[in-house]
Amino acid sequence: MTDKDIIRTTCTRDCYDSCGIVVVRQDGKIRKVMGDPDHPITRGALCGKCAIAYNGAWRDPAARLSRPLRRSGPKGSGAFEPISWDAALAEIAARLEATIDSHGAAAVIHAHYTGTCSLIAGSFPERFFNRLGATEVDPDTVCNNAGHVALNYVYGSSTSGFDPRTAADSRCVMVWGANPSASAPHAHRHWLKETPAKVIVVDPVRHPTAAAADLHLQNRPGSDAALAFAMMHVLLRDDLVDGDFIAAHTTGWEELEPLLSDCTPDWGAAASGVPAAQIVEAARLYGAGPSLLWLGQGLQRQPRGGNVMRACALLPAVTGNIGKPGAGIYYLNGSGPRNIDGTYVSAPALRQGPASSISHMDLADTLADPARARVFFCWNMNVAASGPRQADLRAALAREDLFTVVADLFMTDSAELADIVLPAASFLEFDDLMVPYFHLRLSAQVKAEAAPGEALPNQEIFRRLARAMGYEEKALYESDREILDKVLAESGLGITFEALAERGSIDPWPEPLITFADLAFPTPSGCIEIASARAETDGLPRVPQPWADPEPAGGRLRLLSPAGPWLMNDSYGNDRTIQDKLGPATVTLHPEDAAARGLAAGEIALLSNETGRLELQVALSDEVPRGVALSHKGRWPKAEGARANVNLLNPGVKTDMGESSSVHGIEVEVAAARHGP
Ligand SMILES: Nc1nc2c(c(=O)[nH]1)N[C@H]1C(S)=C(S)[C@@H](COP(=O)(O)OP(=O)(O)OC[C@H]3O[C@@H](n4cnc5c(=O)[nH]c(N)nc54)[C@H](O)[C@@H]3O)O[C@H]1N2
Ligand SMILES: Nc1nc2c(c(=O)[nH]1)N[C@H]1C(S)=C(S)[C@@H](COP(=O)(O)OP(=O)(O)OC[C@H]3O[C@@H](n4cnc5c(=O)[nH]c(N)nc54)[C@H](O)[C@@H]3O)O[C@H]1N2
Ligand code: SF4
Ligand SMILES: [Mo]
Repeated sequence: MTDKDIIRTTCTRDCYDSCGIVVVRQDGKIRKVMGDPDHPITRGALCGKCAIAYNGAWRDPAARLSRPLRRSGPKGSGAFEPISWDAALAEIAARLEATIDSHGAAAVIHAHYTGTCSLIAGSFPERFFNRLGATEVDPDTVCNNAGHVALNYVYGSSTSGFDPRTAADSRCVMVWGANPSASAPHAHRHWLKETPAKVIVVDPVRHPTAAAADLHLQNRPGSDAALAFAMMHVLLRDDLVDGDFIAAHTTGWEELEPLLSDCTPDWGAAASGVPAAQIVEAARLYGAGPSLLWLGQGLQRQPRGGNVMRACALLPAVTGNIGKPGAGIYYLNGSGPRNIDGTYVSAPALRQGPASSISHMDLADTLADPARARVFFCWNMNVAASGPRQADLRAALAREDLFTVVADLFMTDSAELADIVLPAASFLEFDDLMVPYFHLRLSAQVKAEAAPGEALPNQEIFRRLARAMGYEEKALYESDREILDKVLAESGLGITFEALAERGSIDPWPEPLITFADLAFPTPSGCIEIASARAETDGLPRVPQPWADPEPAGGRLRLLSPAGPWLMNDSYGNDRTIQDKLGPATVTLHPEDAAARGLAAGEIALLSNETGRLELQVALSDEVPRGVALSHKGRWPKAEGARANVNLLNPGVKTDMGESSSVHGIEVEVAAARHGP
């Protein structure tokens, strides 16, 4: 006699969809992980990659780390021996104490991001590092910080986006620099298909969402600010700006308006590569409204991505497309409407000295410097795959006198370079909360089975390490249960964890929320700041500028490495079935660009620049415009013949705002690979 039961839980990957999951168990063991048919976003189907990985590598005891490991051979050799948790924690604590004595706590560097986005596993370990006084590698600098800084100048918030449900009242939805077909598959498949609105996509690549749109503006990378200015020129010319809204709710229009006169559609076409007629059509559709504007994270991964984001963010301001049904702007949604206090979980107040932080763009140099970096912790992240300057980063991680600790589910490239590897439990193996960043549900992560071997949730790893350090602050030992009860009680949502777990997720707001309905913006002026004194103080132009990046010189191509459909950042590259789906690493070129370089489909191209050289198999498609090379992110370097991925070519140039990643601004030479006889 066997007992079958089901558990409802939530996908905690860094994905717009935050799917509801149904886990089928038998005798306490997981049999199948599937999409929740009752979850309004998921509607019964996980994305292809998670359907494979959650029934594959993520539950494969042979693939998972299950015991703490200590390096037993040269760095990076992959030779490790199992040790006990006590021995591992004692060794780490001893190294930490010695480092604090000799170099100060700031020489302990920790990098973390969104391997799991769940609340406690994602944030509680910060308590430990705050208490220690470690240097944090500012997580958002590898992803979206330019956009955060830019939108804060304009709106005073970058995390108060529209509620996607308001699209039922929209006449136009503009998706600008995001690729939902890969990065938000359910939003692509359901939300965008079901809105009555016309869909406009602005993207250099004609990805499936762009192909399905009513209008696709296929611009050159880094030309978006110019495109936004040309659209605003049309809006002004055709009397589609909302003068009353501008007068009442914005500041700085008088500084912007003179800039618009030269930004004609023809000028915009020359600057961006988008035909003038399409610029006019897009401006009229958007201006008629009500319109939604989704500014993707891909949009701001450009050297001047902050200026791009500020410029694009003016469209709602000049047309009054905000604060009413069917209108709004979205970049990311914070926990606001769910009222879950993430700061409580990370507890920055535990820090006794001044905060110390660096950008991911400076990680390779910092780790290479024995005076600045003695201990490196990498948890919830795989920097050796995701970070820029991959070769330099690997070389720095190979430093004999750098003591590196990696906590992960798998033996990643980063883990392989560690001195101590700690096995982490996955989201299927403990309870937690998930606060989705696109839709406004609140979701439970529910334990479905025991973690493999001795693996522990992130938070438990750092409770034990705090004990090994002899720390006394109670906050370092607060239990999951206490945290769940506290944040849920204080949310005012009137739900216990058990009740939430039963349902998988809830919608705290039965009706679509209208963000900024009161038209009070958390900027210094209380208005949308077209001109920003804060930006000026920070050494930036007071108003966004109509800039477009120059096209690469010398026949170079602009390399885009956005999210693809089969990998989740740097996860899943070790799953065999996913590897089959992926095939060899490719670079997609426009047929004319390929022909000009004597390259045919299936041949090997050499991509090179000052930072690195990487061979990739050529694929041809006019989905990419001339001048662009496309190669998706997230392959595991150690699973590749070259033992590198596309970040080998990434120089780590900082954006104009927020010291953030401009990974879509890389330039490369592309030529036929020549192999000696
Ligand atoms: N070329 C290029 N590079 C990029 C990007 C790009 O567009 N192009 N995008 C950038 C962006 S947007 C981001 S966000 C980063 C993401 O880069 P990463 O944060 O490095 O990638 P992830 O796959 O999200 O997570 C990394 C690791 O977390 C582990 N993990 C999962 N769950 C847990 C857990 O519960 N505990 C622990 N300890 N580990 C866990 C996974 O196994 C995985 O190895 O990459 C950046 N790198
Ligand atoms: N399947 C899958 N889903 C994911 C991820 C994943 O790796 N795989 N990663 C997750 C994470 S961490 C993040 S941050 C999000 C990112 O997801 P998105 O917000 O969609 O961002 P990207 O994938 O970086 O790029 C999106 C699009 O931006 C375009 N783009 C690049 N440069 C420019 C430009 O200058 N102008 C314009 N208009 N467009 C440009 C690219 O061509 C690409 O189609 O996705 C999340 N979801
Ligand atoms: S990665 Fe995204 S689409 Fe895939 S199951 Fe998770 S939340 Fe859903
Ligand atoms: Mo990201």
